[in-house]
Amino acid sequence: MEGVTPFPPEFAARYRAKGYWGDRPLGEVMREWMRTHGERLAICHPVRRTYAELDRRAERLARHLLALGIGPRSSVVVHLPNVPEFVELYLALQYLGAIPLMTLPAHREHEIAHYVDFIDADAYAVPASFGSFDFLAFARKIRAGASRPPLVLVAGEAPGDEGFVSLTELAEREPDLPPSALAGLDIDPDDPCVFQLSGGTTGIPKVIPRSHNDYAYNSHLIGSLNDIRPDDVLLVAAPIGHNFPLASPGVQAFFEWGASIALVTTPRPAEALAVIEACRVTHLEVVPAMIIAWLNYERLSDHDRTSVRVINSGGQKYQRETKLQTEAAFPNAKVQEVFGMAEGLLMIARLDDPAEVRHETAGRPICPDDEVYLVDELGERVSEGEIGELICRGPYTLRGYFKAPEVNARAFSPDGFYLSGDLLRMHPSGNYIVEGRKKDLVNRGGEKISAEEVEDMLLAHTAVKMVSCVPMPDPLLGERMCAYVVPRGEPPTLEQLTAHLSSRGLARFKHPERLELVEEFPLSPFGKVQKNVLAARIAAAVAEQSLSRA
Ligand code: OOB
Repeated sequence: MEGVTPFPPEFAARYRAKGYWGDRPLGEVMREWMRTHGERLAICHPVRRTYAELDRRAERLARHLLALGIGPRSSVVVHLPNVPEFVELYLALQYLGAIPLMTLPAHREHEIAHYVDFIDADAYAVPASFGSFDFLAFARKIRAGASRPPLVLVAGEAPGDEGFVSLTELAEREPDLPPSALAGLDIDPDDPCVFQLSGGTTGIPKVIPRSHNDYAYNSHLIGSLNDIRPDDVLLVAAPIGHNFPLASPGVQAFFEWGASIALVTTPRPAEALAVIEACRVTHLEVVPAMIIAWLNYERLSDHDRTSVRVINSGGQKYQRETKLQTEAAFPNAKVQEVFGMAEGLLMIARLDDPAEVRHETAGRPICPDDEVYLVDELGERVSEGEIGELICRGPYTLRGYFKAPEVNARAFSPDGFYLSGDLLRMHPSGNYIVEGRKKDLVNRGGEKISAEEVEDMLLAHTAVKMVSCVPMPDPLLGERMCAYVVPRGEPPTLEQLTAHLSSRGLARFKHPERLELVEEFPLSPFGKVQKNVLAARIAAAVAEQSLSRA
């Protein structure tokens, strides 16, 4: 497919020969799970649906969508929260060989309008209502501004506008097209089955094409290390389109094993803990920021937490101390850290690793053909135990971002290794420890924010002469963004800058939360802004302020 970098034939042949790639469309694989687990419960919250019911609804939806022109290689920007319609739509799109692009409910015009045009979306999915944001009015605006207006798929009731249809209603109504219409679709298992977004560093996050072959394999393999049993229940509390809750192991693995998922639209402690208790949740997939909020919740002890057996945490650094507190709060659970990326590579601590190893490390790769090296500035491998940049290649790691040749030239080595920008060290056990990163982003509670994306927008403000956005430590979220600004004329306030970013449609979570005004930036001998110096400065200031408050 145009814009997708294929795996070189010798690698593809190896991954097939070893049985990693099944050469079947993900939809066909998932349909088989639906049939195998028929009367078992697939979704247990907020609605109850058996696999057979879920399949029936998704299949009807797929036939309606096909009649509306959505089929193999069609693309759909998905802007839905954790609702059952997300799951039905995901399945339906897989049955069709159409490609969902996963955005976050918090994304706004800057992001959504870009992706709709960038992938030339055939459809755009939104909730009829969710929180205080008017998604339907927003969808009208997106449609009006798009080069080719997408069909709007509404979870819930659709308004009467032309070009809007209700996903919920389509899943319930018998379509005109017969079931056989889905049988003859030409779906290439090497095509993308999903577009994920990178936690990227260059401008707006890049689009990651994940193939049917690699995506089915990835959730299968990590699922096999996650002690999933048919009666288990996964709590989906992070945004469901993220690679982690969707497929690492996520919804896909729980469906493969015939277990259930419980969906919550917010990870807030009161809601999440109530569902953990009511649904006897066994598995959690969280970012540390969520767990920290739950551990700090004053009514934690009101909720029964004994059903939880496995706690997967990923997306940001999970301190050993927090892991110990987590296991104390969930007395029957083992913490199993995941180090993953939407680009592919997954590491996971094994449940039978010694407790110290589980507590100290972020795991090790899941596949014997994951080629993982730690390298220095010159690209040479560091000695064992030294810190180096993680570079990787393997059967489920991308070979290039979608339609991004310039970025690809920098993000991949000539022999196809993805240069992650993460700094890791090998632990004597063979697992890895995450030591930091060299990429220019802020990791806010697991959500990655490209500094460049925000800086570019701030530079357009008349009172900003120069800007440099850096991470600032935060006890709850891990990091927040601090903007260092050299003003032009009257210095701006943080409120003015965030109003400026809002007016340009930048998602709220990407806004800097602290402003530092300076006369100049520290520069390297080559004249580059020394962001590490700025980051150290704000870290020291934050530490001093929290000391003086204590
Ligand atoms: C997951 O995916 P992304 O694409 O949002 O972010 C990937 C980046 C990594 O490159 C690394 O910088 C950071 O997130 N990261 C971690 C981590 N896991 C991811 N940093 C420290 N410790 C960890 N355990 O975040 C993601 C995708 C699949 C599974 C889990 C997480």
